[in-house]
Amino acid sequence: MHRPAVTDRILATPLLAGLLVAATCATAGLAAARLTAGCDGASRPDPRQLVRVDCQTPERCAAVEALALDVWTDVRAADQPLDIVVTRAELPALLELGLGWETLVDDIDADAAAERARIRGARATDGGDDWFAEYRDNDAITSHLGALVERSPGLVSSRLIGRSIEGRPIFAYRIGPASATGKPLLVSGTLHAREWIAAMATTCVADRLARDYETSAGVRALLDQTPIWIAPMMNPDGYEHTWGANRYWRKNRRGTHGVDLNRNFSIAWGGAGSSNRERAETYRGATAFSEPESRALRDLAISEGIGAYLDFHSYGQLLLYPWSYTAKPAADHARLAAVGDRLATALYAPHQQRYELKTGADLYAASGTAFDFMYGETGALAYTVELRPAGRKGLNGFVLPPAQIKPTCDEAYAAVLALGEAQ
Ligand code: 0X9
Ligand code: ZN
Repeated sequence: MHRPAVTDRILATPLLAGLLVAATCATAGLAAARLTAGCDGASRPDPRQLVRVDCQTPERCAAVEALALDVWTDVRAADQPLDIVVTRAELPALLELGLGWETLVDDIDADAAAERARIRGARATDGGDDWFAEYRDNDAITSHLGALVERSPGLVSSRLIGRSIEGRPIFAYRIGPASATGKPLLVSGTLHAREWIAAMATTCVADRLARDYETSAGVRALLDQTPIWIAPMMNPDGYEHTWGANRYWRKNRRGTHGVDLNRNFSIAWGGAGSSNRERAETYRGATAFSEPESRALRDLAISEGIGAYLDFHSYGQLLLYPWSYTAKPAADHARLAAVGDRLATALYAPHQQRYELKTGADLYAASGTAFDFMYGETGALAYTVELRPAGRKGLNGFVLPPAQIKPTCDEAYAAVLALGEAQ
């Protein structure tokens, strides 16, 4: 734990200036390079670091969150520390609150730069035969799934469900024969741009379902009954941005600051755990469904009459069920918890990784989420999975080694099959 010395106060630039610089960096990516010498991993005088703050009381934790810094921790409770992104210029804000910190990652943009260099190197050396051995960009994901449709035309079809703010197509893929008329299971991924493992795992689940239909009696029996819709890339603009300007971008690309798509749905829109400040990472947008990306997911769920929903995020190894916006138990709490138990068992089976089961609100309040909407408006059994890694290890959890893609996919796939069977 770094206990700041008095000299830190003297060295520090004014808090407001520091916050402005960081916010500009977080939102404008490379454009901010002049100010901080780079959000892109280039050397800079004041790198973005990940620090752990033991805020101790609910009031102090709330005060830290009110600074509108980027909080990466999934567990929010007074007895649990917060992992937040700060520049050196922002540290005085913590000092003002009388808080110390422990540095977990010195320079998160250096991690991103190393990742980028590795991906470039892999492109140069391999022919891409092992597709899930590395992270892929939006175009590669779209072509991979397009090839899957071509390979299994009677089983897999694609639908353009909408277009992003910047006009990119958003696709969903239906897996199952036309004769499957049960209530569909809907799977979504990458509402949050920087959670790359969600894009890879949902693409991989589509891939496996299509291939295993031919070889596994269990998968065939499931899909003959229950079609599975997969929308792996719900935030293509944000994702594209993470491949270029800013690896840690979370929101969509509305205006300068973007909207948190997982706060833009209509159940309890505007409530606790969402922000009306555009710069905040949990900015909910001007109105519920102000964003084309969230509308696309809503319309698909409603037009298909889904019976179950699974939304993939990262990270923390958690399995969450409604409600997210309130601690009040859902009317179907017992059933959601019982099915959740089966999903947690399925997630554990492939590699003995624990995924902790709890309600969203038990973790922290979040209003306007996709899975609260799917449960509240369509009656679907709805869950959010926070994929690997587990939290609290002092890692930069968004930059997950590519060797973890396949084992994480094993877990995601097991959860999808278990939910399909439970429905
Ligand atoms: O905050 C979110 O949108 C989700 N976590 S993430 O780190 N992927 O951004 C979790 C939403 C689940 N609901 C609650 N925690 N209440
Ligand atoms: Zn997320």
